[in-house]
Order: sequence, then structure tokens, then C-alpha cells
Amino acid sequence: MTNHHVDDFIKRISDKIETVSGKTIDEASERDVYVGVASIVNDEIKHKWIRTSDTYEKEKVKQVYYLSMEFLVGRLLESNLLNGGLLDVTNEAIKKIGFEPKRVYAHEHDAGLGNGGLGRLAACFLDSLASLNYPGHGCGIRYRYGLFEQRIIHGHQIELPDYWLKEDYPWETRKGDESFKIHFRGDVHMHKRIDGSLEFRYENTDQVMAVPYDIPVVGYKNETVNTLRLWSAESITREKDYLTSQQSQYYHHLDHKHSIEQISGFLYPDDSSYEGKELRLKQQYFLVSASIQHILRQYKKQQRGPLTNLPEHVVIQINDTHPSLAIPELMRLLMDDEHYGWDDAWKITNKTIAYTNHTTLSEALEKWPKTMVERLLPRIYMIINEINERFCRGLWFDHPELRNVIPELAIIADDQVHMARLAIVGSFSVNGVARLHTEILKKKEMKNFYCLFPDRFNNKTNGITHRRWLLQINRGLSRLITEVIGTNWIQRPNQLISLLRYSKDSAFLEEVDKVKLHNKRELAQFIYDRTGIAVDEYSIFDVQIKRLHEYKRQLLNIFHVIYLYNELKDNPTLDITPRTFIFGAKAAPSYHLAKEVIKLIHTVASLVNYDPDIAGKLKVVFLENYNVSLAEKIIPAADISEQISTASKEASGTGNMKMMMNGALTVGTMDGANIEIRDLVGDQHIFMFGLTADEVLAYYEYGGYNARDIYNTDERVRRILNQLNEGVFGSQEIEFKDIYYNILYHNDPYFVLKDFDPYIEIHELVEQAYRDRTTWLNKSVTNIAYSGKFSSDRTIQEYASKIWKLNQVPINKATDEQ
Ligand code: 26W
Repeated sequence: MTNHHVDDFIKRISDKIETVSGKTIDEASERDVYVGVASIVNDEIKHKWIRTSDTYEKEKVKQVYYLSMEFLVGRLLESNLLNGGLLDVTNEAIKKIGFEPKRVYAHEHDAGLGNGGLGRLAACFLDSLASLNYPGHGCGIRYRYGLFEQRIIHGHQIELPDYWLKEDYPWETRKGDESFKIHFRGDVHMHKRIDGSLEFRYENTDQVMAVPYDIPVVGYKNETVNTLRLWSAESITREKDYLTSQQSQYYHHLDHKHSIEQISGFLYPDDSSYEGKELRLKQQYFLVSASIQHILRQYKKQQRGPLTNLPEHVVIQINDTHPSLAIPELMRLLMDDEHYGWDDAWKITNKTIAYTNHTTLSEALEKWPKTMVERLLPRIYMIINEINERFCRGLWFDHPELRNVIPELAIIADDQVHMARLAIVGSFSVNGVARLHTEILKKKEMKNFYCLFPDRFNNKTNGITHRRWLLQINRGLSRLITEVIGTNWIQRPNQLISLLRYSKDSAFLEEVDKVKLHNKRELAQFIYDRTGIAVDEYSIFDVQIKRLHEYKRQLLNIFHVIYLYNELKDNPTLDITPRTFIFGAKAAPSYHLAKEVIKLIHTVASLVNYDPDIAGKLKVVFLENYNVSLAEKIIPAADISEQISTASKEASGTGNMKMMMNGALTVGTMDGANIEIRDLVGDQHIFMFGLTADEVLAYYEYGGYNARDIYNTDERVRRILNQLNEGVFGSQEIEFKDIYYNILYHNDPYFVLKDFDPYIEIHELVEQAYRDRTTWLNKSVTNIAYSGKFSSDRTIQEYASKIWKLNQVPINKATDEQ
């Protein structure tokens, strides 16, 4: 990059700051620079954005709409600069005017509109769609409050509201004139039309406006800018409603307005445990109705012919069952507004919608009380009922062998609407998110449905965008990779495989080692600034970052720490490689046991970190408020990636992929995508341990295993549990009683004790391996080399060619500057 370019860019920034903030560059604050640069990016992409949608419209290309209740986008300035090819020049320019680029980018508040894996996957998919020139858009909700901000006070999690819009959000554009009305409640009246067909009219409904806010999705060094459309709920009450009404009516209107705005008020913070809250159901219908109305209006505006052709032009992917009301909503619009008969409407719907399943946890399966659906969405309920009647009738007559399992297949059963069943019946594709997960769906969880619709089921192993999760967050490693294998891997992540040639090259390995050390040093500094804990940058950085859940077994990890602590207390001269255990995890606010585990981690940390016998050999760090931008700091510095879910429980995992791509070695169970990582890198380059999914599932068949046996026979385990129960780790004895009871009296439902011994053993192997630098680095590079498969580019190509039948549509460069 020439100085000339950088100076031009500085000029642009300073002009921008003058017009936007009314300051000279010398007066500008860090935030002014952030706002200025963001505005430059918006100028850069404006024309591409328009050209992209014009092209899709004129060429009448098939488009995919990804419907999701969550988009965990994180920050966008740096990734937009990277994708727009402006990152280097911007970094130079920012430095030259006396600021630190990372600090400037940190002025952006994370868009935390998701809980975890499912929401982040949606964001990675959007990045890949745009980068691969696919016509694909996201539809979601513009929650005024994202996932809560976590504070830790005396080791306890406290939740604070995340008001992410308090300062102007530079990436969104309100499109008031593209709003839609959404109807709730009311009465449905049936009339016969002259031609004998039935007409449904809705009366006395509560009406809500869905107003779209569009966010550009910038492709990597191409001309594509797709759209993430987030709907915001607004009341339709006009000023005159207030003026003509009485004083008491005034408050009534305000109250009404408030209750409507609640619909896009906040993101539900539970991941993997379903709660039957009416407001959540309202949110789901709100998203679905607005999005489907939008899709149909676009279709008609673009004159793509009769709606019987819809499946050739549009595909709707629903992200888990949360948007599965898309099925009855599309039926409703086709029948009630477009006057299609049931059979035609059903054909169109069934060929347009595809469903992704993200979990087999039974507590996460959505079921709505039928009375709630009926009251809130009367017309939708009628349609679901009809879908169910027809489906069950078909089963009865065409599948006599399934007659006795109809209650397990029926969409409405035991007074509940079963959303996964609705999603399977109403869509043409059902996919799991990793090979094992899809097999479990086919063979167990959805076995009968698989018998009915064998062709519908397919696997699409998850992926992550290597642009954000390698190129952007680990500049040092990316540079090094490019030095040896060139830049091809950036467009074709599979090319990372060429690194294998250097996996034994000592000069290269030394450089990889240096980069990792540098990243660890930066994280160590960050940890010190945030927590005051000084960690040894030469220690093993052993990382577990994900939502806190029993099945993810943070407990097993902390038991390992306690075990090592006990060992060192018994024998302070024990020669162990120093370790830093790093945790990041939010617990759902109502998840008591998860919160107790957070407290336990903190209690163990305060004991271990300052014990002179430990002499710094062990450090435990809990970084509060784990989110996308914190992940970006931790992942490049990880040596060990903890992926230790109870086998069969983690559908895929995506953190496993992110850390692998940054050279961490996985300590993992045979679960989710860990298995596919192992298949690629081979047993010698990963640390697998513990029960297999088949073993776990077999135990469950027979009511679990006997946790007491292990307590009785393994004194290491007994000691730890007794320490929990006796208050060794805390002032109050009762503090960790629930953990203790859950293991010994509820029979350790997640097999923590059962996997304890193999887990300790595998960590001993980790420690030995770490001592041999060259072999370790060879393993690390091998992991990076094979990580290309886990780019979401690969995943999206698979969705596009196998499910969506979607073509790439490159957008032409502007002929002249517009
Ligand atoms: C209704 C409450 C609720 C909310 C969210 C239930 C379930 C969820 C999600 C399905 C939870 C989730 O994020 N699942 C994760 O999805 C990732 C992306 O596919 C997978 O990698 C993770 O294994 C899976 O747990």
C-alpha cells in the first residue's frame, strides 16, 4: 500500500468527521473516528447494495430467505472493511492520525441478537452467502434489547439489560414505507363466495405494524451486498386517536402502544430450554407474518408469474422450529388473500419451506398449548388443525403399520401444538447440523418421520466464516499462512490443506509458535486489565467458551482443576506444566444449576489463584460477558479447545471449528462435529475421550448408570464431591449442595463422574504432548490445514446445491461512478 493511498484516505476521514461531527481531525475523539469510518463504508457500499437488489429483481433469480429469531452479528465495522478491501488502508490511516484501530472498532456495540450457536451460525451464513455471490437474505427481529449483559458480583451472575441502540447504529436503514400489518386475536368469519369457495374474514383483531430496518451484508471483495432485514414492532395508533379521546383513553392508548412495542422488546435469553410464554409466540408470528408478506409482495412486484411458480423463485429456510409458523402463514396468505384452494396452497408451501433442526434435547422442543395458539392466532390455528387432520387421516389410511404411533406423530396431541412435527410435515427438507446429529434424528428422535419421508432428511455439517474467524481476528497467523501458501486459501479455504507440506518445517513451526505466543501475550494483558489476574503466557491456555449448560459439562472441566489442585496440595513439588484455565459462559437467568457452576468456577479460582502452594502453576480465569467480540480476543490465543459435551447432546458445536482454525488442539468427546474433526486430522492430532453416543443412549434406555459406584470406588472423585458438600470451597456450606445432590441423588444425568477418569487421563496426554514443542506445533498446523472444510462457504455451497437449488449471481461492477 502506498503512502499516497493512506493520505487520501486520511483526507476522506477528516472530511467525513467535519461533516458528520462538525470537528476537525485534531479535535476528533475515538468515537468520531469510528462514526466517520463507518460512514465512509456506508458510502462505499450504497451503490453496490442498490445494484445487487436491482440485479436480483431484473434477472428474476431464485432467492433464499433465511428466517431466524436470532442473528448474532457482533461488530460490523472491521469485517465490512475487510470484505470491502479497505481494512489495511484504514488501519494505516487510523494509526497515522494517532489512534489505535482496535480501540476505534471497539466503539461499536455488539449486535447481540442471539443466544449462541444457532444465532452465530445465521450470521456466518449471511457472510458466506454474500461472499459467494448467492442471492440470499436474512429476516429477523430488531430486538431493542439483545442478550443480557453479564456481570459477576462476588462470583454470582447478574444480568443487566443490553440496550445496544443507545448510540446511533450506523448500519441500519429504516424502511417505513415497506411496513406490514400483523393481526393478532379477533374473530374469524366464514363466507361463501359466489363460486362456492370459502372466504375468511378477520374482525376485531389487534393490529401491529412491522417496520423493517435493513442492514447491508457485504460480500468479500466482490460487488454483492445482500440484506439482513430486521422487523420492529410499532403501534398503528395515530395522533388523532389521542386527540379525540378522553383523558382515561389517553393512558389506554399509551398502554396499548407500549404493549405492542414489547413484541420486539427483547430477545429471550434461554437457549435450549423452551418456555411457553405468549410473548415469545407473538414474536415468532410477528417475524413470520412480516417476512412472508414481504416475500410475496416482492414476488408480485417483480412479476414473476402465478404463485404456483413460487418454489422456483423462492426458498425459505427456517432456523429451527422458532419460525415454523411460516408454514400455516404461507398457507393462509395463499388461500385467504390469493384465493388458492387447499391442495394448490399446500403444494406451493411444501415445496418452498425447508427446516433445519439444531437440537435433540427434549426440553428444547417447542410445544405451544393449543388454547394459546387458538386465542392468539385463530386463523392460523384453524390451518394447523386442518394440516393435522389431513396428515393423520393420511397416516391412518396409507400407513396402517403406523396406526399405533399416530399420537407421537400428530401435530396437535395432548392439547399441544408440536412445532417440530409441523416443521417436518410442512417442508421439503429436514436437515441436521452434523453427521452424528442427523443420524440420531433419523434413527431415534424422528425415526417414524424418517420412515414416512426418507428423502426429506439430510445432513449439512455446520461451518464458520473463516474471514471473520481467521483472517480478521488472527492477522499474524493469516499473514504467515499467506507467506507460505499464497492467498488462494482466502477464496478457497480448502486450500489450507497445502499447509500440510509445512507441518514439519521447523522454521515455519517456529513462526507459528511466535504468533501463538504473541496472541497469548495480548490475551494475558487483557485478562490482567479486566480481572487483575496475572497469567503466565507460557502456560497452557486451556479454553472453554460457550453457553453454560449441564450437557456442555463445564463441571467436568472444573473438577479437573480441583483434582490438579488437590494433587498439588498433596505434593507441592509436583512437576506439572503450568496451565491457565479460561472460561467464558452465560447462564440462562432462570437456570439455577448453571449459575451454581459459575459460582463454583469463581470460588475455585479465588482459592487456586492465590495459594502459595500452587505457586502460579494453575490459574483459573472467568471472563465475564462472553460474546462475539470477546470470543474474537480469546480464540487466537487458545492452546486447548474444550469440547466435552455428553456424547449425543451437542448437535454440532461451532466453537470447536473456530479454535481448530486458530491452531488449538481439541480435547473432546465423540459428539457433534468433533467426530468430523477427528476423521480429518486423525487420532494422533486430537484428544478424544469418554463415552460414545451409542453408549450414552444405551445407558439412558436402562435409566442411566450408577453414579454412586464411582463415588464409592474412585477416591479422587469422592474427595472432590465431599469438598463441595463440606464447604471447602466457600464460606457457606450449602453453596454447592445442589451440584452435589444432582450428581449423587439424581444419578449424574450428564455422566460427569463416568467420564471423569478418561478425562483426567487424556489431559495427562495433553500435558506430555505440550512438552514436546515440535510435535505439538505439528499437530497445531495439521489442525489448521484441515480446518478449511469447516468454512461456512462449504456449508452454504451444500445448502445451495442440494436444498435450495440456487445459482450464484455475480453482480457487475458499476460502469461509471454513479
Ligand atoms: C426455545 C428455546 C430454544 C432456544 C434456542 C431452544 C433451542 C435453541 C437453539 C436450538 C440452541 C442452539 O443454539 N443450538 C446450537 O446450534 C448450533 C448451530 O447449529 C450447534 O452448533 C449447537 O450444537 C447447538 O447446541
